[in-house]
Amino acid sequence: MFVESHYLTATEVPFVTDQMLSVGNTATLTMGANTAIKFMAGASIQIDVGGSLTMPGTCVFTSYRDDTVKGDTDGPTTPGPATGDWIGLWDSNLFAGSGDWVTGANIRYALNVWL
Ligand SMILES: [Ca+2]
Repeated sequence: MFVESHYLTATEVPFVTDQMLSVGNTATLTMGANTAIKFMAGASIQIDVGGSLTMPGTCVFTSYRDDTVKGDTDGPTTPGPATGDWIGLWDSNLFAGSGDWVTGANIRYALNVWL
């Protein structure tokens, strides 16, 4: 998923996933204005060394239980969102010493964020 460069548009959101998304080492994931990715339990997103993610401040990565973003994606009678609902974001560039390639991140309810 997103192994090639991709521009996430408003028609694709809310983009709900239960997968480990990966932004490949030559790829750029660009979040369009007001877009969101909602993560289910066990889901995460990893940016490989050389890959990059750009998201303006109006974009959100959040729990699929977060009804405040792009509507109700988990049903009306389920619990509200909580920290740890999804695994989180891992930017491999940071650990490769090549700097932080994630900008403008608005990340909610993740277990961990490695930026
Ligand atoms: Ca709900």
